[in-house]
Amino acid sequence: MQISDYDRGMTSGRLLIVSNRLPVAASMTPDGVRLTPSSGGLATGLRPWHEQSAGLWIGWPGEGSWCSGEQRALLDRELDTRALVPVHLSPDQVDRFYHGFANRVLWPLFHYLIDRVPVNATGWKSYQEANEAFAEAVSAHYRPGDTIWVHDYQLLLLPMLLRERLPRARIGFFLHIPFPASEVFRILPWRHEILHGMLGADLLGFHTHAYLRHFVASLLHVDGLEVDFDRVRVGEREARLGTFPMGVDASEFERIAREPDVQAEAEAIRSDAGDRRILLGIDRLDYTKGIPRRLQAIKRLLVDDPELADRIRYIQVAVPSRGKMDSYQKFRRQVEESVGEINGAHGTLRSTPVHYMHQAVSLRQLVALYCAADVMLVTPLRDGMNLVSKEFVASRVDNDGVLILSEFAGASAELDGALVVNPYDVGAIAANIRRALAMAPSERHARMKGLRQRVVEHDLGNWAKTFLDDLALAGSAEPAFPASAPEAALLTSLLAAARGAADVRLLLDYDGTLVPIARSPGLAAPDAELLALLRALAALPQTHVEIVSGRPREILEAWFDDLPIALWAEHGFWYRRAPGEAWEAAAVLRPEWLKRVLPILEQFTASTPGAQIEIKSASVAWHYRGARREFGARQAHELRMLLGDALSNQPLEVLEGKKVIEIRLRGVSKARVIYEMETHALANAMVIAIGDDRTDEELFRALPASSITIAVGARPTRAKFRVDDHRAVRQLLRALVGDSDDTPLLPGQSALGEVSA
Ligand code: GDG
Repeated sequence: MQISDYDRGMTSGRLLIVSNRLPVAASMTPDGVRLTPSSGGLATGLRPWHEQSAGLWIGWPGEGSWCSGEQRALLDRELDTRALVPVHLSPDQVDRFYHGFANRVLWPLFHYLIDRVPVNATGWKSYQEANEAFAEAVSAHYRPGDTIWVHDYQLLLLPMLLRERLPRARIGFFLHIPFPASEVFRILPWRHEILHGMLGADLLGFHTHAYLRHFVASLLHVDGLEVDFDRVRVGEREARLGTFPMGVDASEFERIAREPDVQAEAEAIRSDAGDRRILLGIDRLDYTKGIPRRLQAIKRLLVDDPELADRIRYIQVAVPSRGKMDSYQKFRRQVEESVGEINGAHGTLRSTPVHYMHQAVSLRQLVALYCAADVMLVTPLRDGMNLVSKEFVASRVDNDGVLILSEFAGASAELDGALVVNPYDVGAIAANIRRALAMAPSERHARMKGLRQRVVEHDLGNWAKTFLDDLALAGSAEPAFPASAPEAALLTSLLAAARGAADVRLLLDYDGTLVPIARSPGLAAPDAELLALLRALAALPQTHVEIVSGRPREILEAWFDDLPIALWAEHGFWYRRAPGEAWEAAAVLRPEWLKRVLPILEQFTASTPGAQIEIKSASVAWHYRGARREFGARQAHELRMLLGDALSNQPLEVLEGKKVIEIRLRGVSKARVIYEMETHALANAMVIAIGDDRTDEELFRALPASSITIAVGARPTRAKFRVDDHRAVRQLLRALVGDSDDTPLLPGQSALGEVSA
């Protein structure tokens, strides 16, 4: 994987990666210090990224780093040569913060294993202190312009602790484990503090939409915070939320898989198994990974069909993990007893069916195992993503092998082609193993091909780049699109543009921009003053006025019928060049989808007093501005969740606007207006675009850089300028027509302003 500065996105400074563990484990030897690369998804995933970027990795160097002052100085120097910064934690701190709170409370709860959370959960104070220690270390190394990327459940408080110390820093956070359903998350007595801590980040990333949805629901239920499409206001700032499914370094796995000695090792594993088919499990020895039920499934297969004992070999690599915790020691005994029991009962003179190893293997051995396996068993009870499943796929350069994958692993949302199984259902696991063993080669190849395409296209580099690119744009403390012109400059630019240009295009959003947002969409008809203003604008020489609205064309036509202006309805789906001309549609309409959506919307309208449905030609909207605020928001959230599931295979998208959820055909956005206009020689025109919400951002994004873009209302935006409300918009427009003497254009400092966030 090559990571150039360009690949690292738009961040210009260094990248500071912060995770609980450094990607190496330190140990003291009589000769000095030994640093061993650690396994585990996060370390494996980010190591190449760190190695090729010019930043720092900040984290705890592990138990082996507990040593005398002199040795510690040596260790710190060793780490420094690798751009690693240690956060030194005492044995007591690690015991309480890491084992005690992060692993004993957060880990099981976030994996839905509530019974494993101790009745007397302790360690919260140490968790806070350890997060403080990380905050100190990071701020000591931070330089203005750096991007900070915090990882995982051990550091949920760190983003806000950093925000307090470094208000203008660009901070990203990624959660590698599931974010549980709000019903489960809310069990935590420290739920407010945890959400607050996470919201210090400019961008919060999750592996799947489901985790993101759960987080959004928790914000609403715990703190009453409403999410606007993909962002949430936190005081003066905004935090953005996104889904970034982590991938693996697919080309590296492919490369290793093609190496002759790795191929030879795979062949040796295969010939050692003789004519037995190989089933493979590779997991950290963790109770979330589903090993006991997997073993039960093997047992069931052997009980049902004793001859299988000589026809399968199940290799289970159980990598030692968290061995200091009682619960993990107990769990290990349970697994090993089960292995012993199966081998005792089903071993034959020729072999034992379960080949169990409680140790890590080298990366080459790992890839050789992936290549040798007939069936890969990935059956965690819950798993944030699960990289093993993707590594298996990446290694199968022969397009063969079957993946059995838990429906509760994040990877199952992407890996279409796997045999998806409920990991709690022992019978289903057994049945899927049988199915995999019997699968025809042609089906195996077809499935693996599809899997490989996904894994190769969405690899690790793609994941990190997408996250960092989004983070570069999300920085709310340091605006991504700073505007330096003072208020008067906006007017000067507008007038200069309007007077100097041969072709001026005024692109005006309607609701919230020219008129205030009305309680019901039907109550927002234009007033006489507005109509007169638009007419005057349209009469200016070389000036084209275009209304770009989400409204249906019938309404726009009724309101603006006789005005010599162009109308774009339904976010650019429909276009009417001038009065009397026909509407042009963007795409063929597919009304069948409406039949699926309407009953759902009707149900929600029935149970949400004040809500209403608006059917447009290319979309349908569910308005809840008439509903009670919090209840409406909750219903809207439920509706969005339901639609997300219901429409996942449809060419439709669900958008959340201000108090409205809209379902429309994919590919219809205000940006379309710009693509259409290109053909109308947009290049030579001077564009002035004004809008108040997210749909207008699509338009701003698509416009040429020379355009004058103006956001209405206080929110982060890519617009160059900002005005307070529709009144300020009208004042501006009046100034354009040279009629600014009725009221002062700038009544106060706040009416017009630069983009500030
Ligand atoms: C967490 C989340 C999420 C394992 N055994 C050996 C070995 N490994 C490597 C694998 C893989 C990694 O460890 C395990 O990653 P997973 O994703 O499967 O699981 P977790 O460690 O629980 O990771 C998880 C991940 O973070 C990333 O966000 O996917 O859901 O729980 O890379 O190859 N590597 C070597 N020898 C082994 O014996 N060399």
